[in-house]
Amino acid sequence: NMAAGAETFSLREVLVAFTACVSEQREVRVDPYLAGWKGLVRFLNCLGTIFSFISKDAVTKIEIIENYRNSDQREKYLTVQSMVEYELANGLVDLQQRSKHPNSGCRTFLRLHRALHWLQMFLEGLRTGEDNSKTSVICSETYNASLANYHPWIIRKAAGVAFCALPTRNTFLETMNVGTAEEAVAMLGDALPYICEVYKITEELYAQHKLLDLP
Ligand code: 1Q0
Repeated sequence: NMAAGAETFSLREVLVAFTACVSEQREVRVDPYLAGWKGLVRFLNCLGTIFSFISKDAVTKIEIIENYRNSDQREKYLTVQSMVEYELANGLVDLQQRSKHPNSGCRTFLRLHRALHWLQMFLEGLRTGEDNSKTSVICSETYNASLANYHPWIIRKAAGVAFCALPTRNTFLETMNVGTAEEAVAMLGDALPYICEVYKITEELYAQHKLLDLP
């Protein structure tokens, strides 16, 4: 039973976090962004250990950025905009190959950003899917159309195997702990525009600084 996981998950919590990401100056705040991902990781952990290799990588990346937020340079990492500006101005980003700065905030955040694109498509697929549609199909189709392009064969293969363990759409929606499947769908509809906005602002920022291919 998925819902029997030690930690409970609420979709609402995740959505509130992403709703709080965009500041009045249209900057993306790092703390709520990470809080949103932490909520998603909790959800993923409820789905079973077959997803551990995915949640571990997400946690590693969240922690890398959290460490910057806990360092002496913490204010530089308040928003994605200030992070990009600070790291570029100080030569802290490996632009050609991973060498001197293998865990820059910019390259680490980019991995989460790409995953957010998948999330956006996956949630839209869930929201608009038929009652009895397979979550695994929605998941693999959206993964193949997005994140898979950045992953080597072995990861794509492992992801494909894990996706088969996903429950049906309605069970999946009920695991979100916001009431019935219909209520979860309504909440996804409310939340998606915020997630899309966060994605769009980050994408534009990275494109503008030519950071979309960071190694
Ligand atoms: C519900 C099923 C979840 C399926 C997640 C799909 C994503 C598959 C990603 C596979 C990643 C494999 C691990 C390692 C990858 C890294 O090589 C890669 C690149 O990093 P690097 O350092 O090697 O250059 N890392 C990534 O691409 C980051 C991947 C982060 C994925 C985080 C996924 C978190 C998932 C959350 C569950 C979503 C549930 C949605 C429903 C909740 C409702 C709001």
